[in-house]
Parts: sequence; structure tokens; C-alpha cells
Amino acid sequence: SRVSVVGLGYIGLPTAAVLAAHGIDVIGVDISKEAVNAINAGRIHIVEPGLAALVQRAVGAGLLRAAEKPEAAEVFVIAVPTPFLQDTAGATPTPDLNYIRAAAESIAPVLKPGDLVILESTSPVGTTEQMSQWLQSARGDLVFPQRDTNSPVDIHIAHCPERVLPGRVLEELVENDRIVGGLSAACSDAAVAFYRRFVRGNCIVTDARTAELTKLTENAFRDTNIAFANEMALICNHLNIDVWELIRLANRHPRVDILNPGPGVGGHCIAVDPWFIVSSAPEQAQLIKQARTVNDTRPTYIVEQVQRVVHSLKNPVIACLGLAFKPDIDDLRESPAMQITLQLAKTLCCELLAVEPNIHCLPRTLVELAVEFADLDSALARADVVVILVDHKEFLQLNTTHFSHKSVIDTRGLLPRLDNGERGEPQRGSRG
Ligand code: SAJ
Repeated sequence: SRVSVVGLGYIGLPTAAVLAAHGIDVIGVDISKEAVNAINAGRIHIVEPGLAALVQRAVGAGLLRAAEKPEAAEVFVIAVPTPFLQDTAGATPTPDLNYIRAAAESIAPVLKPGDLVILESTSPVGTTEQMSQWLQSARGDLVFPQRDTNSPVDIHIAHCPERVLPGRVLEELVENDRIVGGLSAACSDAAVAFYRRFVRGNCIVTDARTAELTKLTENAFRDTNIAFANEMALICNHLNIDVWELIRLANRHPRVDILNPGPGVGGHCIAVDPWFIVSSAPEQAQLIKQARTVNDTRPTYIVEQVQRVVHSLKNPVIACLGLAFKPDIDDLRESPAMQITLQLAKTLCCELLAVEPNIHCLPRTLVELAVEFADLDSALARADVVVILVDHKEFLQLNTTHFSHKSVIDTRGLLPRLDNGERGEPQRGSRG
């Protein structure tokens, strides 16, 4: 049997490659001609450890092929983006389901009785039912599952949210437990049978709406906990207490586990998914909404801290350490470190150096603002002010003498870790 993966991005492409590595015949579908051509040539257009080799082998073995248009298959896995739309400043962002709708409408013509359609994209509650309705409107000749009925259907539909951590995608795709939310019991059974072919974790069955909210809850939980840590950082700054020491001490309690404050929450999920809950239940989701605000104001707060330090110095050289949204990856999209560096470049008229060991050249936006790409050693030799924005492993190899006689704004609590000889050790929560 053949599996079609629709959307070959950070989730879809690794999923397609892992399926092929399990001997399954996979056709990947993407609207980007460049992505399709790259994959068919055995190359990849995204960065994820181990993925390039896996894709190359799968394409070479003839088990993975990419196409711009869907073709017949027995299982369709939809892994397209669900961004959010913000019409006016200050308004609650609302989910944009257009990619899911387009994906559903594109596969509708090739569906046949007995097929299984799985939605893996992170989705607001009710999206899987909505997708079934879109499919039903496109294919009046087939019966799709509807809410609260267990009558016979031609097509099985389930929501099985992806939950893999960027940087560990290939392991987590196989090892993590899967939440399987069918639109009926038979839909769940069909989806479980599919995941059992390559997942070593447990497949836990629920309904589609609960599965949708489970995924959103996981990321909102993390966002809220990071917001708590960020608020403690504000409180500590006000009271002149070291937040890192405070958290280390509080975490000695057996039932306390505070995450790390930082320059803000980046990435494509944790800063987005809580809004899907807020937009579905605006009256009820007060804490989740407030957490978003706390985390979203962090970059501005850090920029102001740096500005205060810089204004007391004469023509200082500033070095920003790290641009990625979290340690040891090259992903600069939705990164608070990038946001802060850009804002500093726009507002300060002094020499600004950026260090990012995981990329080869600076993004154009920074080059245009005359930010200089520097290696770690020369940046530390030249800088008067150092802004630590990401705790990359290269920075954990430093020692505190590298920072002597400099003003340091340490958004990641790197210095206390160097002091404590925790060199190279991940901090609680910071590496997922
Ligand atoms: N961060 C902090 N303090 C912390 C932990 C993280 O400021 O203590 C920041 C990071 O620096 C980063 C952001 O939060 O900017 C998010 O990083 P992350 O490592 O927490 O998460 P992501 O976005 O890489 O992946 C998350 C994961 N979700 C959870 O851990 C609940 C992953 O399992 C999901 O699959 C992924 O979102 C997704 O696709 O939804």
C-alpha cells in the first residue's frame, strides 16, 4: 500500500523519510516546485540532523518520490502549516486554516473507498470535523464521517497531532507516544494500525476534538511556565535578586520545577498554539493570554536593558551572542534573539557584532543595518558590551574571564552556569 504525505516541511518531510525507511512506498506532495525537485534529486531544503542522509537513501531506493499534485494512495497524512492571522494590532490572532482546506481539496479527487486521511497539522478544536465537511462537499459520491455518528463511511478520518522537537525529529517521530483522535472508533482503529507500522511509542486513542486540544495544551503549558519564569526575572530585577540563583534554590523543592527565563519565546509552535486556545475560548483563557503577553514583551524589555547600559558608555562595541530561537540549531525564524539584534541595530548608532556559530553568513536584514558577522573569539576580544541571547554549546565552553571588564546582559543565565562549572550541561527545560 502507498502513503501520501501532503506538505513536505519540518514535519512532513521527516515523516515521509521515516515511513520510507520502514519499507513503505511514499509519495510526498508539496506546492513548492523547488522543494519537489530538490527531494527528487535526493537533496533537502530544510535543516534537521540525520534527515539529508535518510532522504537520499529513501529516494535512491525508490521508496520516496515527490510530486506537486496528489496521486492515489491508501493513507494521506496532512502536515501543512497552520499560521495565525492578526488583522489589527492588539486583536486576538485567529488561526488560518486555508492551507488545510487547500490540502483537503487537492486530495479529494484521488480519494477512493477504504482510504484513511490523517490530519497532523496543529489545529484549533473542530478542524478535523471541518476538514471532513470540506472533503464531503468536494466528493458527494463518497461518505465521510460526521460528528457524533457511527454510521458506515467510505473514508476514515483522524487527527494525530505531531509533537516532535526540532533537532530531535527523527528519534521523536518513532519514540514518542501518539495521540490518535478518530472521528469515530473505526477511524481511530485505522489510524492506530497505520502508526503501529513505524511508531515504537504508545498510540493512545481519543476523539478528534480532545486530540486537537491536547496538542494545543502541551504548548500552552510550556508557554505559561516560561512566562512564569520570565515574570520572576522581572520581579528579581526590581528587587535586585539574582533570578538564576532564586530558581536553582526553589527547584530544590521536590514539587517545584521552574523553567528558564529568556529573551522571549521563539519557534513556530509555542508562541502560536496558545492563541488557538484563546481564540476558541476568549473569556475562559485569561492566564494563557496573559502568558503570551508576558513572553511577547520580553524582547523589548531586553532591548531597553541594553540601551540603558550602552547610553552610559562612550562609543561602545556591542556583541550579540546567538541569533537562533534556541540552542544548537540554525533556525532564525521567529527568533527573539534576531528580533533583539535587529532592534538594537535600528536604535543604536554604535558598532554591532553578531555571533552565530550555526550559520555561514548573516541574514540580509542585519547586513543592511551594518551589523558585522563575527566569530566568537574576535567578538569577545573587541566588545565592550556582550548580550548573551542563546546558550549554544560553543558559548558554554567559555569561562567567566572571557567576560571580565565588559558589561554583560545575560538573558540565558549562561554566566552562573560557567561559574558553577556546569560547562556543557543542559539546563532544566532548555533542551526540551
Ligand atoms: N524557552 C525558554 N525557556 C525555557 C524553555 C524554552 O525561554 O525554559 C524558549 C526557547 O528558547 C525557544 C522557545 O522557548 O525560544 C521554544 O522552544 P522549545 O524547546 O520549548 O520548543 P519548540 O518550539 O522547539 O518545540 C515545541 C515542543 N513542545 C513542547 O515541548 C511542549 C515540541 O515537542 C512540539 O512538537 C513543538 O513545539 C511543536 O511542533 O508544536
